[in-house]
Amino acid sequence: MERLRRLRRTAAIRDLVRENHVRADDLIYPLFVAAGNDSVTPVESMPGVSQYTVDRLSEVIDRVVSAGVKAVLLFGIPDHKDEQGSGAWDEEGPVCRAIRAIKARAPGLVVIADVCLCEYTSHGHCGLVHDGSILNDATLPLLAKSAVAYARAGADIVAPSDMMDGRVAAIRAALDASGFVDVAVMSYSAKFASAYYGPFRDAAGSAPQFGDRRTYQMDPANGREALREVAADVAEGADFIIAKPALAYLDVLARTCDVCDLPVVAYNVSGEYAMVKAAAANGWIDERRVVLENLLAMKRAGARMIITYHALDAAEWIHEER
Ligand code: PB1
Repeated sequence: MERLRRLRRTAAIRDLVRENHVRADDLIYPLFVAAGNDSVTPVESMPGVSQYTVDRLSEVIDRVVSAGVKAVLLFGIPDHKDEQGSGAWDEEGPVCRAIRAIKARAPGLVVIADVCLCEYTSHGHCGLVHDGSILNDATLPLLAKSAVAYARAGADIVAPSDMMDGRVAAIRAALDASGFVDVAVMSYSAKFASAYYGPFRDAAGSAPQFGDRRTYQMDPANGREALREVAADVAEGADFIIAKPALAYLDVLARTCDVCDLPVVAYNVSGEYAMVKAAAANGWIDERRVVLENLLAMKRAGARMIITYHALDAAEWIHEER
């Protein structure tokens, strides 16, 4: 008889043979930065998450640093929206101002800027719209211009979440042409038209005003198609690959990690976060254990790092358990 329980006999033996771990270093914390001044606005559907004006960022940045989290991912909430999404490349907009403020306060923190138009467009789509269609090629230069603005503000990494075809190559070329050859591209490659983004859209005011994102984000039924998206972004020069959502797509995450040698990032999205927080608030689950188990599942599937709204809590719990 094979006695597999021999290696479970004591905590010390279990520690020795453990295959995967979640560390604070693995975690990236998403941050909503808003136009205006002196306000911190909690997001009702994401307990513990708030929108920060740039002048109030220090309180959360200090917590990120003390928790040992090494990177933040910025989403902008502008004070105006238009058909073009021109706020996306505004060098005095909330994201560019936040990048400069964070770099001043915590120079060692990795700052990642999301690149998309949906937070900035009046129609809420991730690209330009004409006659109800999302214009792929016409959107590319706007994404590229936005990425260059974030690089100029000091971003270490830009993360295109738009799902337009060819955007990685367009952004890479624009960054290089502007002298930002060392700014990396973290592409949302395996990104699905998921129902799990609702709370984010509440937080960012970015819900599409008509239709949906199914003509550019992937069909949740298509796991293999994700590998084509990944291959395309690798070929176009991505430095990181995001699979998103994470929990409901661990199969896609695992397949991506099997075929891709770039660092693969799991995005534990807002709906996955909100479900855990709601169940915990009702006393139905042990929040700490469930969160750490969910993050461990993403590491077990092969993720090198995880974008998660749980990052600060998880990092603090991990430190307590040492
Ligand atoms: O946490 C989340 O739900 C992330 C949502 C994600 C942000 N990158 C997209 C959601 C959406 O499709 O609205 C934003 C797309 N640019």
